[in-house]
This record gives sequence, C-alpha cells and structure tokens, in this order.
Amino acid sequence: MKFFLLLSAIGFCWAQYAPNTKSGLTSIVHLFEWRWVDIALECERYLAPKGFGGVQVSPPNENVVITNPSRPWWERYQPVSYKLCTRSGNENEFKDMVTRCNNVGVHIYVDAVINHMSGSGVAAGTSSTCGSYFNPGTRDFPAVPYSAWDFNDGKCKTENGGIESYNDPFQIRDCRLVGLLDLALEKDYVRSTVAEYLNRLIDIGVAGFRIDASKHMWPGVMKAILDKLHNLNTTWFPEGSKPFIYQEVIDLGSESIQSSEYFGNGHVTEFKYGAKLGTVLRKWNGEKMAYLKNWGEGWGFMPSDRALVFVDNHDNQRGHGAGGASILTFWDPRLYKMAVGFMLAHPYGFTRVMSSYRWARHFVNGQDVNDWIGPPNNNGVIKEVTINPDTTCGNDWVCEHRWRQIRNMVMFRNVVDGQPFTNWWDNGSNQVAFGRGSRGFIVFNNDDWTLSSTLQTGLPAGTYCDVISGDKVGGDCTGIKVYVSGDGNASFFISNSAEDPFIAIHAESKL
Ligand code: QV4
Ligand code: CA
Repeated sequence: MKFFLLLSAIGFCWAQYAPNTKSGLTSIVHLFEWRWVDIALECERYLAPKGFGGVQVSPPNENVVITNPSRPWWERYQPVSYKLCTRSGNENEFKDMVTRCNNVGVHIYVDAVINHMSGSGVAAGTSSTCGSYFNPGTRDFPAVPYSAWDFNDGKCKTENGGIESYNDPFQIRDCRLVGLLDLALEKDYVRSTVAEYLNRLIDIGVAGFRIDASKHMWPGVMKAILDKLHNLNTTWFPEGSKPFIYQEVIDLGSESIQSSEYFGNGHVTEFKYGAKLGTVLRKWNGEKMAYLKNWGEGWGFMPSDRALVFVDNHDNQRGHGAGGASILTFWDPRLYKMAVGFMLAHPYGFTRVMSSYRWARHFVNGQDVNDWIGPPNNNGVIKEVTINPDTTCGNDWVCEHRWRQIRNMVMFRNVVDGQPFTNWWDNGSNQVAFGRGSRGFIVFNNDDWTLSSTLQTGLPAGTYCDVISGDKVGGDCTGIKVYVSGDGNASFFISNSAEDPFIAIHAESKL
C-alpha cells in the first residue's frame, strides 16, 4: 500500500513532464505553417510509418491579417480570438487532423499564444482570419471577449508601455513584448478564459502545448493556468494523462530570467543547444567536436529531463529570437544534417525536428530583409504540400524531416531509446564517435582530412547498413556497409569530402 502510494505520488508529480508520445517514439517535428489537411495526410502517409511521435503545429487560433508586409508568418503570433480559424484551416479541419493523426499514433502539440493579443498599433476593424472585429486602441477583443481591464497597461511602469530592459523581471512580465498587448493573466477571468481555450484543445485530443513567450509570464501565474487543465482525452491517452508542457524561454545565460524558474511547470526550450552546436560544427571560436564528449549538462545546459532541444526553430532560422549567426538551418544542408544527426543520436533532452518552407532571402548589410515572408501561398492562401516522386516535397516546402539522413536518425533515436551513452572516441579534433549501449553507433568526420579508424561500437557482430548513406531495403543496403566483428570493433573510413561525412548504424539496420 505504502509502495503504491509512493508510486502514484511520483506518477502524479511527473505527469506533465511525460511527452505523451506513443511508447518507443522519441521525437516530434514542427510542421511550421502547414495546413491541417496536409498534416493529417502527412501523419498517415509518412510520420506514423517512419516513427515520428508527434507534430508541433502553428497557432490554431484566429489572428490578425497583416497586409503590410503582405501576410508575414509572424501575424500568427498576434491573436484576435480563440476561434480555431486560421490560414491553416478551420475548426472541423483541425479536429479531423487531430483525430486522424492520433488514430495512427502521431500526437499533436499546439503552439499556444497566451501572453498577449495583437500589436497595439494595429488598426481597428475586421482584418482577422475569421473576420472577428477587434480594436487594439481601446483594447477590445469582443470575440473572446477581452476588454481594457484584461490587459496589463496599468501595471507596466515603462514610459512607452513596452519592455525596455531585459534585466528587469517586472518589465519582462508586465510590459509589452514588441508592442503586443499584454494580458493580465493574474486576473481570474483572464486565466479562466485562457484555460478554457486550452481545455477545448485538450478535449479535441491534443497531447500538449508549446507555451509561446513563457519568459513574459510569471511562472506562478502560468502554474495557476496549468492547474486548471483537463487530463488528456481517454479515446487516445491513458486515464489521468496530463498535457505535455514545454515553455518557450530563451535563456542564453546573460539575462535576469532563468529557465530554472519554469521547471516546476514542465519542460523548457534549451536555446543554448542549437547556438553551441552550430558554433562547434562551424568550428568558430576554436570549438571542435572533440569537446562534445560531455555535451549536455556538462556544457551548462539545463537538466536533460527538462530540456526541449532543437537545432533551429522558426525564429532563429531567419534571424528572429536568439542564437544569431551560429544557428544551422536547411540553408547549410551538409552541416545541418550532421547537427540534427548528432542531436538525434545523443541522449540529452527531448528532441524536436524543424520542417520549414523556402523563402527568397535578401541580405542587406548582413540582415535578411525578407525574414518576414510567410509560407508558400497563392494570393494569401497557403499552398498544398505536394509530394514529388522521389518523396521530397514540392511547392517550396523544404520538408527536412523527409531528408533520408534526418528521417533515419529519428528512427535511430527510437531504436536506442533507454540505452546509455557509451564508447566515446575522438581524435582530439573534429572526428568523434559514440554508441548507445548495444543498440547503435555513430561516427562523424568534420575535419579537413580522412577518417580511417577501427572503433569499438558495442554492437553484436554482423553486417550493418549505414542509414546516412542509404537504407536497408529488403535484406540489402543501398548505402555503405559496416562490418562489426565478434569483439564489437569495426573499421570506418569517411572522406572529408563525402556528401555526408558521418555514418550511423543501429540494431534494426543489421542485415
Ligand atoms: C512594431 C515595432 C515595436 C512597436 C510595435 C507597436 O517593432 O517597436 O512597439 O510595432 O505596435 C511583429 C513585428 C514587430 C511589431 C510587432 C507588433 O516584427 O516589428 O512591433 O509585430 O505589431 C513573432 C515575431 C515578431 C513579431 C511577433 C508578433 O518574431 O517579430 O512582432 O511574432 O507578430 C523574445 C521573446 C520570445 C520571442 C522572441 C522572438 O522572449 O518569446 O523574442 N519568441 C516567440 C515566438 C515568436 C513571436 C513571439 C514570441 C511573440 O517564437 O515567433 O514573435 O508571440 O526573445
Ligand atoms: Ca506578459
């Protein structure tokens, strides 16, 4: 009895830290700006068979339609109401997506924008994705409804009502982030209204939330909202499951607000991860891959069981948010694949893969002046994600998650789930390797010369298919074969000019 009580107490406290992916599935993918109909199809035709655990979707609630510039992606971070009605689709399409994805075991994580409503300078009217009227000048959002007293205007002490210093936690929480009307979340009406929105999504069947701009909300106030949330829908989730919570807090170590303030609420985005990994792979500041031996907490990152990790996100792949020029993206495909490969092989954190669209970058004085450009569209209507005969995507959807190297590493992470970090090897420079117990092994060559070494893999003897250069098809391998001998050793040869200078093998790529 005592033991049972202890177990259930642990189970209870840990609940919101469980990612709610189906057992054995270890990553989610952010299908940035995709339409709900395309996500439903992608779950069925690709994500489920390839072992993806879930999808982070763009904010599903009604937002401002910005016409100058024309329909930027960031209009979706300016809510007008909590109606499920955006360029990605309407409420029925949203429900259909959640149902179909859940039915094939791929869960949906919603980007929840609850810190604010529209920008204060946006004109009053019905320029919104569902046609709801709103008036930022008078703080009127009748479709929620919110009115003047639901905002923080009185509480913020800066001259223009905006955040002026990131060293003052009061400004950061109670003033406007880039002019966005800041909600008074300590008011019971406001928190109940937000909780009601999230509960509607939970009841539809979503598995969790990315909480946008968490740094700009008091952790205790967020907790009060989270405490009001329903358990997940039992059509797809075990009785008593709590939504997975990951909070967007950018903490690179130099500001007054720290990620650790948010650990009590759930996971937190670890922005140091992508910034540092990009620096290492680019070999900036004297960094080298050999230093990755103690990657994770050893690098000053948050505890692994609180970290949501990613190489790039929708902000920093285009110069918004944090991380700067070191961030690797699909625009640098060779290093990007290595970075994502490293992330998915390494046990630290819960992993999110980015899936982007291409836009016309235009640099002026090192700044991309087209960083605002929205998803591929016809007169504002988001284009379908078409699939080419070679399984890549058309219509300017990049679909990094479909790149063989990335897709196969998502599977690698599932196969090695629960295995320890083992058999680290490095040449003191940029050639490194490590294993995951007896289930997987990966080798990188980011030096300017050939890698040719015999390494202890920890794997049982046999012939393995390298899942970076190819696939195991039938009983054969379309890429490089690796021969592991009875003592676990294998010889690796990786040219520094290889298309992808890394090799990965795992228990299920054994021939
Ligand atoms: C403009 C002026 C302001 C002025 C305001 C007056 O620049 O000085 O006060 O008008 O109304 C857009 C525009 C911005 C504009 C603002 C309000 O870029 O120029 O202000 O709208 O109309 C995204 C974009 C922002 C965008 C915002 C809302 O990145 O550029 O602002 O959406 O459309 C910090 C935070 C972190 C945040 C990160 C980007 O701590 O939380 O910055 N990240 C998240 C999201 C991000 C999103 C928001 C938060 C806001 O990931 O995508 O911002 O929801 O580090
Ligand atoms: Ca706030």
